[in-house]
Amino acid sequence: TSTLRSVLKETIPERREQLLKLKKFHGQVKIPAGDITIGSVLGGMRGNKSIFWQSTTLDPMDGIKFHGMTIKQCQEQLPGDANDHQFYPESMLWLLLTGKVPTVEQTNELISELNGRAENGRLPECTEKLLDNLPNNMHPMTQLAIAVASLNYGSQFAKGYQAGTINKLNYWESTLEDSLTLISRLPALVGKIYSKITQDGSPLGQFNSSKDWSYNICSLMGMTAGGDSLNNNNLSPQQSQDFVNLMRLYTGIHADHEGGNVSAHTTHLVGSALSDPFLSYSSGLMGLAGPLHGLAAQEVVRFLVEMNGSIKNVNDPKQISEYLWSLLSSNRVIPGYGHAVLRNTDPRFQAMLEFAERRSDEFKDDANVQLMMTLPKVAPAVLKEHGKCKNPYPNVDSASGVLFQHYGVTQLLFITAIFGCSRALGPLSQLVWDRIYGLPIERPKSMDLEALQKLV
Ligand code: CMX
Repeated sequence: TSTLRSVLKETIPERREQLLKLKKFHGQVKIPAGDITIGSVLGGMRGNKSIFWQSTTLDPMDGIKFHGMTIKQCQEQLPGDANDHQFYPESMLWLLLTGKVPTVEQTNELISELNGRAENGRLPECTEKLLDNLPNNMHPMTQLAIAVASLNYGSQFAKGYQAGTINKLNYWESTLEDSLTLISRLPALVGKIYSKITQDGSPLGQFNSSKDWSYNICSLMGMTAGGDSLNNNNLSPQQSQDFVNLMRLYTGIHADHEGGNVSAHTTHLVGSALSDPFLSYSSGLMGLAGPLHGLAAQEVVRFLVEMNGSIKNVNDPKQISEYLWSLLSSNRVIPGYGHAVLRNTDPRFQAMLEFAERRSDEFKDDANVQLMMTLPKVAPAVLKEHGKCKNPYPNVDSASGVLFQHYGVTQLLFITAIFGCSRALGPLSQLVWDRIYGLPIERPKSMDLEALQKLV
């Protein structure tokens, strides 16, 4: 982490001073529009501005911005596969951690750094054994969360804390070490879990230390062309290449979504107790596994497949609309639509849609992808007329699952595990900054029904 550390070290003193000044001299200043109401206490704290988060902000209309940069700007400026406007998640990680756009050399250095830590895709023995002993058909997210927690066996932060060899000002250094190690292990972890659920645990592919992180997720899933994939994945070389770029796109844009979403907030909360990065992110993964959060992508695939089976003409808006109404009137949600913060089409959905549009030939015969592409022309009007949800537009989960499925990832439960690789980048970067700033343990005050009733 030589260059990454030195870039971070250059930034730290000024940022630390700014935060300390705010805390010391302006701690009493009220945050506008952040009033806490009975509605927000009972309503999942919507709109309460009460979490400190550095790397991303979510604008209800424009969507996610990574240190102020939109997805489009990231696609234009971050180093990656120039042929497909696709940045490497490693360059996103650099941006999230430092607030700066990395050079190609810095990105390559981070790619090598992560590959060095990945030990050729070998997992620590205890984690390997632990995974071997879990039932193959156990939910992939349960397997992933258990495996990530078990990596804390080697945590530098936990060891240093226990031994009293690190002081508060330096907590961030071992947090960064652990975070990079955790991220580097994810391709091997999800590759192993994918092999367990699809092939009783026999390896599907091998680690390639000259390639990037997303490529290795794909190769360990047995989805690349050439020698790295050990199984016959039925993909043409072009399709394998496209799948790798889909992985880069997906893992790049799901990295962070500011601090209040369940996976990010959980990581931040658990980390505030000085739990190490492995335990903190394992907790975040448990939250990501919920159907209203990360699991939604899988729900979308099921929903599109069901709809395809139920209506005669998937290009007929009237039939689509009738199908959606039948769902809503049986009190089911339209998966992949709506959002707690966004009030517009999710730019992450837009980016995935553009990926499909650029490959119109590839997807022209895939009825599920076609339906995913038609739905935004029909569903928002239905949801608006239904009148309940605040955001009738597609969110990111609308597109991702069917695209993965198209290339052969038919184990729907697994899609959230890929999300779990990506989401590590943002919350772990923030955890490093939490330690840089020395943020305290989170401890908001709770209120009971009687206390709330007394207020009215
Ligand atoms: N279809 C039908 N009804 C919906 C809806 C949808 N897609 N989205 C919201 N609603 C309903 C809610 O269930 C709620 O109904 P009740 O008042 O009966 O409880 C009402 O509209 C108001 O909800 P909201 O304020 O607009 O939305 P929330 O902030 O409460 O919830 C979300 C946000 C994402 C959980 C919700 O829109 C939803 O369930 N969407 C479908 C699942 C989904 O796509 N999740 C992925 C989100 C992205 C992510 O975090 O990964």
